[in-house]
Amino acid sequence: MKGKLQELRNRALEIINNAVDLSALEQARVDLLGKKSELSGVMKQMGKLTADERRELGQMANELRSELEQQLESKKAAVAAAALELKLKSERIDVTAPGKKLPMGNQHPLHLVLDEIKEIFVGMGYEIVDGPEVEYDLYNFEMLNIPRDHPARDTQDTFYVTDNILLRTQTSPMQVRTMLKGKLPIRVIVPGRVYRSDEVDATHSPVFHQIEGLVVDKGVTLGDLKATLEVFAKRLYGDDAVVRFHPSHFPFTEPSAEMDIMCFHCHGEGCPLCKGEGWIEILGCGMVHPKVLENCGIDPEVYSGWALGMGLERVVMRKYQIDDLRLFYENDLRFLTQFN
Ligand code: 2NL
Repeated sequence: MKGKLQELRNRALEIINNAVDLSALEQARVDLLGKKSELSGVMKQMGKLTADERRELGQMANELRSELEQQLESKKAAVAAAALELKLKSERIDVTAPGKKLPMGNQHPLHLVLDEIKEIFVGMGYEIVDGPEVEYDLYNFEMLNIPRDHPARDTQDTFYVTDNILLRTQTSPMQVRTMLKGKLPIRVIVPGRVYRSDEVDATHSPVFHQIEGLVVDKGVTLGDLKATLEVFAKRLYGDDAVVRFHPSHFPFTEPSAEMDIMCFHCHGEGCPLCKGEGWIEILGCGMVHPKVLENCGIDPEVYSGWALGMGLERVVMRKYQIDDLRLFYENDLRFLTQFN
C-alpha cells in the first residue's frame, strides 16, 4: 500500500502539473481528492490493516492529501496569473502609437461652384431662397406665361404627379411664390434641383440643378441686368472675362437674351473647347415679362424686373472642362477628390 500511495503521488503531481487552465484543475481536484478518488479508496481500505500500519499509512495518506491540496492551490494561482497576464497583453493599448489617418471628405464640385455663385450674389445684397420640388402646374408654367400648348409642357419633358401637380422643371415657381408674397423690392437667388423627363447621356439627366435670379424694383432696366451679370461673370471667371449678350427668347421675359463668355482657352479665335465658336454660352436672362409681374400681383406700370437662369451642371462642366455630366452623380472618388 505504501508503494501504491507513492505511485499515486507521482501520478497526481504530474496531472496537477499538466493542467493548463482552471477547469482542468477543478477536474483534477475531483479526480484526485474527491469521494470516488483512488486516495479515498485507499483510506477506506485502512480498516483491513493493523493498528500500526494504519497509523503509519493514515499519516502518509493525510500528508499526501494536504500536499496535493497545496499543489492544486498554488497551480491554480499560477494558472490565474498566467491568464491575467495574457489578457493584459492582448488588451494593451499603445497610447503613444501614431493615429490612423482617416480619409477626409471634400466638397462636391457642384456644391463648390454653387457656393461661389451664392457668395457672389450675397455680396451684392441678394437673398438665397429655396422651395418645394413638387409644385403646382400653376406656379411652374401658368403664372410664367407658358401657355397650355407650349412645348415645355409636353408630358415627354415634364414629370406630372397629377393633372395639376408636377416635379418642377425650373426653379422659377419659387420666384413666383416670392413675388406673390408681395414684399418689394425683390433681390433673390434660387438654386435647386429640377426635373425633366430626359434620357441619361453625357449632357442630359432627368435630375439636375438650376440657379435662377430675380430682381424686381422701381426703375429696374436692362442696363442693371447687363451690369450685374457682367460683374457676376468677372467674379466667377476672373477679371479678364469678356462677355457679350445676344437676343434670345423665353416666354417669361421680354426682351430675352443669352450671355456668352469669350472662350478662356482660345480668346475668341475658335477651338475645340468652344466648338469653334470663340464664345461659350453661360446663361439665359431678360426683363421680366409684364404679364408675369401682373400674374403675381405686381403692377408693371410701377415696377420692373430682370431675371436670369442657368444650369449648374453646365457651368461646372465648363469651369473644370468636364465632358460627361454622369460623373457628378456616380460617386467615383477618383473624380470627386480632384476638386478642393
Ligand atoms: C435658362 C434660362 C431663364 C428666367 C430663367 C424667370 C423667372 C421668373 C420670371 C422671369 Cl419668375 N424669368 N426666369 C428668365 C430668363 C431665363 O433661364 O437657360 N435656364 C437654364
